Amino acid sequence: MKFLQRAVACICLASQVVLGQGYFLERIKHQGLAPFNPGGAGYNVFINVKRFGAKGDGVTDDTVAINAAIRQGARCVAGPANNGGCASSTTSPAIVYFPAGTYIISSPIIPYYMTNLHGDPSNLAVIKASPNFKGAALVDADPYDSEVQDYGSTNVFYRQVRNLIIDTTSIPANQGATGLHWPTAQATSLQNVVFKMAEGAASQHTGVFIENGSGGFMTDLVFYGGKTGMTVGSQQFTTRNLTFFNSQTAIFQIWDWSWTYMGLSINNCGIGLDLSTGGSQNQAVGSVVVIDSHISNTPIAFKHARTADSSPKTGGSLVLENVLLTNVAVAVQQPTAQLDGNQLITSFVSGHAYDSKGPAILPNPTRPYNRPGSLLHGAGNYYTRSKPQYDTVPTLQFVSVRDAGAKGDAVTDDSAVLQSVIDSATAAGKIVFFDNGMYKVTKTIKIPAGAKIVGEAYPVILASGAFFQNMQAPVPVVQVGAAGESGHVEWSDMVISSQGPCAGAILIQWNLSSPPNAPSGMWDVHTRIGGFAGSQLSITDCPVDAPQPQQKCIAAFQSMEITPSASGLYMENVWLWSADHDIEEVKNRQITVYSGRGLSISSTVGNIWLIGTSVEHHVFYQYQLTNTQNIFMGFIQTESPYYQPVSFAPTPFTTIAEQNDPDFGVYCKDKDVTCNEAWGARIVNSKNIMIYGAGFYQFFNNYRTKCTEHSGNGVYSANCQTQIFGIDTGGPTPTSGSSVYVYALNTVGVVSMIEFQGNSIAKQEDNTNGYAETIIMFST
Ligand SMILES: *[C@@H]1O[C@H](CO)[C@@H](O)[C@H](O)[C@H]1NC(C)=O
Ligand SMILES: *[C@@H]1O[C@H](CO)[C@@H](O)[C@H](O)[C@H]1NC(C)=O
Ligand SMILES: CC(=O)N[C@H]1CO[C@H](CO)[C@@H](O)[C@@H]1O
Repeated sequence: MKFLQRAVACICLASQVVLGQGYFLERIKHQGLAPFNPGGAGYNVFINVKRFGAKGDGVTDDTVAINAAIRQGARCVAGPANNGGCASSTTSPAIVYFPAGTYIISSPIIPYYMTNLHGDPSNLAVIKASPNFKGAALVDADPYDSEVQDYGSTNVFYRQVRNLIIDTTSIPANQGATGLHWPTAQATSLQNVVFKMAEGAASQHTGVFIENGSGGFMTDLVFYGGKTGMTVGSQQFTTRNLTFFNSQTAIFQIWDWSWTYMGLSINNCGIGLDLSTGGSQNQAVGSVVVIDSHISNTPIAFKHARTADSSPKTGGSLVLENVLLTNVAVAVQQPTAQLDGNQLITSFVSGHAYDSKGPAILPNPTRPYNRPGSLLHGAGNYYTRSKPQYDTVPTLQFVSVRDAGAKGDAVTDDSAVLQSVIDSATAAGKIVFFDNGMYKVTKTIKIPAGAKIVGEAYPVILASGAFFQNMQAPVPVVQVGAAGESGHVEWSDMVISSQGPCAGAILIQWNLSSPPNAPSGMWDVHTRIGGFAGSQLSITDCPVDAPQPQQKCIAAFQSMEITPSASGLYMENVWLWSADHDIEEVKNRQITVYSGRGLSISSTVGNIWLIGTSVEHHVFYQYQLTNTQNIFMGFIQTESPYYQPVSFAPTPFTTIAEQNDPDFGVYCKDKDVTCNEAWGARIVNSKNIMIYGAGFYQFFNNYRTKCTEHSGNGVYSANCQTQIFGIDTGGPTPTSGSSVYVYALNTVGVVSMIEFQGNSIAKQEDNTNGYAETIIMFST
């Protein structure tokens, strides 16, 4: 430290490069590996666009240089499949880096599959259209070929855009222009991006355009001008801290099943959020939740098409909680009613309400949920924290795992090296930098209190071997904190996986206790179980038509466990995925890989935030909360395994009482066969569980979607699964006393939407929406 300070003092006028100052991600030695890249060694994970001749001088047309940088090496190229296009792949991750500067482009930048576009957080690079720009969007993350997206939007995983300004202002205002075309699915994120568009009534510009997909997460975006800041439609999304100035319409919602907006700030716009698409007889928007937001100087805050007799009957379901309006004429404009502006909306709810007995009349006026104080900032908003980018931390403060000797080749056992570098870097107060690579481990990696760990692109920790085989005595792959340990951990941009069978592996076990006012955090850290190169759980290993269950495809005991001694954990954009298909396979064909449990939380103290999380295809449950309290969850999304119920849950696992496993044998006795399927969320003996948006889906029975076929609005009965969301139910013994508060509960393919203490209290056919079913408000 002393040396550094002296050095700064004496050569402060010399080049900063000498000191290694500036954004570490730009300066640090780049030696990330992609061991299964088809091009072999020499593949560059980190690519600085200036190395490929981009000038960033505000004059030169950099389009060709930037796209050449993205194309370097063997990438998963966008294009029609019959013309060499690639559907998806994990073998060519890339960070395409833009040093500060203004990059002029005349046609779209096309980030191929698994490309992260990054700039410097403290000095954002500008991507600016030339006046003669031609193309669908400045950044087109999923181009069309003959009206077909190059990458199927619900299978676009693992990509980010951060720290950029995307500027369409040179394109004439009356000409259509889009900043970012972003149809995506899970494990994708936008962070700290500014959109500059032509302003005024003539503007035809849009900042972000999403027409479909299964997102996703975005935060810290700022929009200036435009016809719309965002024009968006997707199955579900979680967004935070979006700020709009001077847009005709800040957000135009094309469609959704559900969308959770936290922290909107809309200023000087014409309309804040327009969710009236399709009109009141054909509403395209399923449900929307808006909380902790401020709208000012905007004539109409929310434009809504829902009425007493609109269609579909739960279409346009809406919750506003803690939304401040200043100088707004109309708060919620509806065809037959409107609510005055200039107020703090503590609670506005439109849609079907339920209580623990069944359908309920919405109280008038509605009251906001009683928020647990430990989950809030001072101001009464829910606590939030963006992914740390360490932009003010000198590069010398980072320790590379490859420099420490880890191989990251998916073959060498890196356990000892990883443990030693995590321990020594943490003891020295340094940050552990995981160069991209696949780090095989054969025993538990322990992350101590005080650790800060950040990945380059998506490095993978791969559990393997004898240590992880016993499904009666599971052990963690990554363990954060020992029992009783308290402190603080920050962890971002990483994937935890298994290689071959690991029936006894808990991929992440969280034991650390952190205070509620300084929680630990996990951002863009995911589990991925099977279905990728190096997993040995591919389409050739685990095809669906093999005799089931195949022991060699029992790939994990559990994705993630937050144990009784843990507390104070903030999780943002976390996707826990047991693979339903092989990402490397040209047609993304399905596979059968078994993972027992999704995310369990049994923290006695609680104080856990789940912002934009999803958990899919685990055998017993996706989310399970037992004996816990004070949890914020929004939006949470699940899918049940596609092979169920042909193998009844919990096949191939056994029910373990100490794990609080649900007991299908008892619960499903004398019930329909489709009872024997994973819970989307099961909550037992838990208090203050605050759910701000949920989607629990089962599209399949034994890999066929016949069970979700339905005639649309009106008569509807899709039985892929009899129940999926349970409170104080599903165990060997009855429980009671949970307190659960839910907004925007959406299900697909599920007969009973809520099971409470053993009874079904909400039926699918009473709550039909466009494709899903929706209950806007339910509390116990
Ligand atoms: C998304 O929309 C495009 C264009 O309509 C269509 O080709 C594609 O199939 C859609 N994808 C999904 C997953 O809905
Ligand atoms: C929201 O995002 C902007 C832009 O990144 C940032 O300056 C601001 O601090 C963020 N606000 C909150 C409350 O996180
Ligand atoms: C290292 C350690 O103490 N791990 C504990 C984490 O929490 C689980 C569940 O309580 C314990 O079983 C582990 O021993």
